[in-house]
Amino acid sequence: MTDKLTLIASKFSIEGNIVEIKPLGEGFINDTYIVKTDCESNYLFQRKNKNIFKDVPSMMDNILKVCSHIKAKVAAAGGDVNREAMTLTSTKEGKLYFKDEEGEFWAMCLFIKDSVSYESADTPELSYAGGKGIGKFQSMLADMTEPLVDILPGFHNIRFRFEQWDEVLKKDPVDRKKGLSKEIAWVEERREEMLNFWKLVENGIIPTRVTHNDTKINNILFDKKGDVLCVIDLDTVLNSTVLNDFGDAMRSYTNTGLEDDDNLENVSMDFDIFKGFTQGYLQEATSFLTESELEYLAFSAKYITYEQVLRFLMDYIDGDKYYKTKSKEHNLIRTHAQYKLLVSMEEQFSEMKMFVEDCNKQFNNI
Ligand code: GN1
Ligand code: MG
Repeated sequence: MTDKLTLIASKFSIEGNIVEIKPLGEGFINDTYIVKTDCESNYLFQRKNKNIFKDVPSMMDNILKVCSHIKAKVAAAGGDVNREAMTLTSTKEGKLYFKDEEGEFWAMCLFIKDSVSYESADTPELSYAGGKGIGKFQSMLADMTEPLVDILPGFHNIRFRFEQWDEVLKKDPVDRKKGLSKEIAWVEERREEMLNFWKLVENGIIPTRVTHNDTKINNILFDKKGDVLCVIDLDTVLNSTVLNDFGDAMRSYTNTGLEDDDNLENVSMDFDIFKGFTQGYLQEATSFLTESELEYLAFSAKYITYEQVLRFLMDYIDGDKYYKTKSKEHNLIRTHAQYKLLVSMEEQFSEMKMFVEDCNKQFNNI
């Protein structure tokens, strides 16, 4: 494999000679490696999951558009364009991806030196920094008018998820539905509430903007002082509601346990982490958020967590086709842990909503 990896990596315009290629992180979707060279620059190298991303060339075009827009903003502010934005590395033929003999797609970008990433937001300060990072990312893109290709149609669209859900439940391909009536009821009981929210996006009351759509904390790079450098993993950038980004961040940051914790006692929503992120986020985002977006900000945490319950459970019923799993029950364990988090958010919802309102007033001196 290493020989094959080296061969593919050398199709890209990298500086120097490849010294080592090592796996990096534990993404559920793509395979990620670091390419070390004998020069200053190292590279992040990925095999994109073609079962999920059906149009990698368009995905790479989206990423380039977003990176270029951000780089222009960073440059105008006198920042470092190679550290405060992702830099794509093209192939020697000038393409943003390489397609190998097996039809697999590969892409590369510069590895940002001396950057730090975190698997969890352990302090309100770190959460605040992450909130600023996502708020700044969105505000830099708020004036981007060039449309992006809808790379994952229906990604955070609950109406689309229900269509998939209904179909999977009808098929029940691996006979797992029996014995899941409690879990299925968790999803069904909230169907109406979630669809009512999504209608606001469909009828334009909640606007559509450039969004990241996968704002887990490990998708932000920090410098060694703890300040945000840039937002990474741009595979899912598309036009949707910014509430998805706030909601997904809250789903991942505020969890006192793991996304797949098998001890549910560990799982709950940490309100201080919610507060930290909200403060950082609103500091950057009040400048462009509309009233309807602000009104549903706290709700978005429940929405995305709910969606994740549905997606994990749906994949379990479907026979684990989408997410990489480590055991037969992994997707079910994930479902239970995410549901516990959702319930914890529901219990704290009025405080969350109130905090968003107060915080927004504070930034607007109302
Ligand atoms: C996937 O790529 P990764 O592992 O950061 C998924 C997200 C889920 C997440 C759950 C394209 O993200 O939507 O929220 O797993 N990405 C895609 O941890 O489906
Ligand atoms: Mg990721």
